[in-house]
Amino acid sequence: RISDADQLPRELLDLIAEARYVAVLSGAGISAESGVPTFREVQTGLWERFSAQDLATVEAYEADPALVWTWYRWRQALIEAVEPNPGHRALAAWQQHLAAGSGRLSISTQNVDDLHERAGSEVLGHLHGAIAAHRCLDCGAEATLPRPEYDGSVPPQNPEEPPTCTACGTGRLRPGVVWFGEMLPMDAFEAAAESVRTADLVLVVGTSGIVQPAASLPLLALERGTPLVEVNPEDTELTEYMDYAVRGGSGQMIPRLLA
Ligand code: BJW
Ligand code: ZN
Repeated sequence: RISDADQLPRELLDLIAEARYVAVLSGAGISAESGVPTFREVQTGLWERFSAQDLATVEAYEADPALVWTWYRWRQALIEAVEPNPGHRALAAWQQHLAAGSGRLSISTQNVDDLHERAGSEVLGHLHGAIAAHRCLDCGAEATLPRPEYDGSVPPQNPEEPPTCTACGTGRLRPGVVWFGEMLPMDAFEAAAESVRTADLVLVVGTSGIVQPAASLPLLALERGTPLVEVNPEDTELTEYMDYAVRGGSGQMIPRLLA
């Protein structure tokens, strides 16, 4: 366990400096310092009354479409109102640096936000979808919606009904995210698995490691003995498998690891 940013071990800094094929697996924590709330920590506003786990299912949506829809539109507005943080930016710079030297850094994220992209990274895959994408619950047709009108600073007071699909005329729109009980996009999952299998360093950032099957991806590194590094202020379900666990926020720690 390493918790002192000023005392990062030389072997870890060397490992990072020498890595050419890096697989990054990110979760909600990388966007925490941008102001996006994580899932399993003390919640505010709407999150105080409803747990993410109770809203992120198709059953929740069908039971109360307006509540779930409004909750997602609020979160989408919040994400659009914030900016990438130094953790996202440092990964983007590292990706450019490795690509220039004919290496590669791949980012597979569980996040439904686009903060990696807005920091300048190319993202290999969004394992749990994208909050700004929408499709019909019935016919699956994709829909483009205007940005939410509110700025995301406070939860909306009045739930609004989800729009009706213009393709089939009857279905309701849903956010393009992966809810509990749903399959992950196979291409994103397979690409993430391959990036871990072919990496010479795997960096796990800002995920509690609770939600499967994403949480099993870092373990593929164990097959080849690839070094695993975690950046997280807390211990996680994955910490015991790590070669290095850097304790701290990603916005502070990732730039230090690359300095
Ligand atoms: C910082 C920080 C800073 C803070 N810097 N870090 C039992 C065993 C195994 C599996 C299951 C099981 N029972 C049920 C399942 C399956 C289920 C599952 O895993 N459930 C678990 C809860 C047990 N999984 C599924 O259902 C998945 N699908 C599936 O399995 O399909 C197969 C199948 C289908 C049908 C039938 C049968 C099988 C789908 C999972 C989809 C998850 N979706 C969500 C919601 C997305 C939409 C939305 O945004 O609302 O994805 S849930 C939520 O959790 C979201 C996240 O991507 C995901 C992971 O969360 P994450 O990123 O780890 O965040 P947190 O909040 O948990 O942690 C934040 C971390 O950041 C913490 O560690 C902090 O310390 C840290 N941190 N500040 C760095 N500054
Ligand atoms: Zn439809």
